[in-house]
Parts: sequence; structure tokens; C-alpha cells
Amino acid sequence: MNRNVSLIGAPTDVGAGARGASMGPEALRVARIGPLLGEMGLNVEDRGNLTGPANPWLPPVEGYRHFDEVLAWNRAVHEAVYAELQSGRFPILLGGDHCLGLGSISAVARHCREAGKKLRVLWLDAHADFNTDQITPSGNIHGMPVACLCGFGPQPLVEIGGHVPAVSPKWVKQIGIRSVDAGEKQLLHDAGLEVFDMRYIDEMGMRHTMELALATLDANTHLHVSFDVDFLDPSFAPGVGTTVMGGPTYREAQLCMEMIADTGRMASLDVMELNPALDVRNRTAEVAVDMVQSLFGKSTLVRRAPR
Ligand SMILES: [Mn+2]
Repeated sequence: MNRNVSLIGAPTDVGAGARGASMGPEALRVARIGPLLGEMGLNVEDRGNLTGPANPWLPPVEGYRHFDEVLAWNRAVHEAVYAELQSGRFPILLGGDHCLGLGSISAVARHCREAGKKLRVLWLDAHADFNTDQITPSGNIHGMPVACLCGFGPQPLVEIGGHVPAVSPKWVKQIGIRSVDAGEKQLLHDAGLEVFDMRYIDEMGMRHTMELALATLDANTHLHVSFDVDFLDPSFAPGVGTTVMGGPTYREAQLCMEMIADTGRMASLDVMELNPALDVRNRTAEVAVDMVQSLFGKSTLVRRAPR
């Protein structure tokens, strides 16, 4: 795994239905994301925060809230993530709401196209984020990034990475899903995304789920992880805008992260939707950082290195 890591803060909640995810990057820094990764032997550079328009907090216009602001933030994220990948570094996007997954993953896809790499995206989330302006109940664009990446959405958003669609639905595996809107469900099925929802994880277990989700990786694969903190069960990670009960337990989530680390293929990461305004003494930020450490190979039990 690339151990030269760049932290990129994207302090905005323009795509969300609650204010507060704009404070996520700083809460992750307060929880010592940089120093703790540094202690694991990673070379960490904190690039500070991107800038963009303020959140005007307006109702939807033609199906979207804050379209222009979302576009501006995603363009900034796209350029920042792309620049880190081009200089051979591992970008970690500190969100910010999940609409920015569009800017981040479109940059990763562009990099992979140019470098001849195969792309796989693991979308860890309580929600499928596969809405469009036609079916969205709220107009909040943080419910739409996966659809936009797959080419379903407004032209300026879907073509951010210069190639439409930015990713094939076949490259995306969703894990932990437990809240999907009715129209979204149909569109997900039609597009052919592989979704490992909570029912699947309940029945088959996290280990089997991750074995399948990671089965097609090879030496030429760039694995991107888009970690929405609401993936975690809110009993131990309450600091998000859209909590949904019945998520992975702490141990299940750790296993998920450790199995990703074991592949050695993760090459970029988003940590999204942390909302300090809804958190309790920064506990969710600390849990999120704990999970990120596991993604980089920190295991709970001390294990001997394989011979
Ligand atoms: Mn999400």
C-alpha cells in the first residue's frame, strides 16, 4: 500500500439535509487522525482545507438543493484529489457531506483511466446515495453521488471527471445499506450495482460479505473506499446527520476495515458525513479515526506478520 498520505479537508455541508458536516474535517483532526496515522509509520501531509461557497440553506430548485454550490465544491475536490494521485500520493478526503464523493471518485476514475488501472469502489454507507432529481424526496445532493458517478444526473455533475459515466456500476460494491427510497431501489436494480445490504450481512456474516466484495481485486486494481460514517451503527457512532438503526456493530465494522487492509489494494479514501454538531464529546470522530487506522492495517489483536 502507498504509505504517503495526504489529508484534504472539505468543510462543507451544501449537499446535506442537516447543518454540521462542515465541521467534520476539524473534528477528525482534533481526534488526531494525522498523528495517529503517522505513529503507524505513514508519511502524512495535511494539505489543510479547500475553500468554496457558503451554505445558503435554501429549498430545492428543479429537484436540487444548492446545485451551484455543490458543483463548485465538487470541482475543488476533484482537482485536489487528482493532484495528489498524480504526484503519487494516497489522498484521504475529510468530509464534508457525501455529495463530495462525486468529486473524489471522478478524480480517482480519471487517474485510473490515464494510468491503465482497474478501479473498484467500496461504498460503505447506510444509504445507497443513488437518487436523481426525478425521484429524490428531499433534493439533497448527498443522496445522489453514486447515481451521478454512474451517469444518472445533471450534465455538469456527471461530466466533472471528463468521462461519462465516470464509473461503471459494475465497479461499485455497496456495503451496510439499510435505507433506500422506493424510486431509488428500482434505479439501483436497473443499473445493476452489487449491494450487500444489512439483511445480507445478517444472514451471511461480515466475513463472507467482504470476501465477495473484495473477490475481483488483482495486482493492477486501485481500490477506493468511500466511508460514510453513518455506515456504523448509531449506538456507537451517533454523530451523523442521517442515523439509521441496525448498522454493523463495532466488531463487524472493524472486521470490514481489516479485511480491506489485508488486500493491500486501497489507494484512496473518503471519510464523510461526520457531524460534530450532533456528536457527543467527539466520540464519533474518534471511532471514525479508529476505523481509518484499521483500514491502514492496525489490527485489534497483535498478530505476527505472515512469514
Ligand atoms: Mn452517504
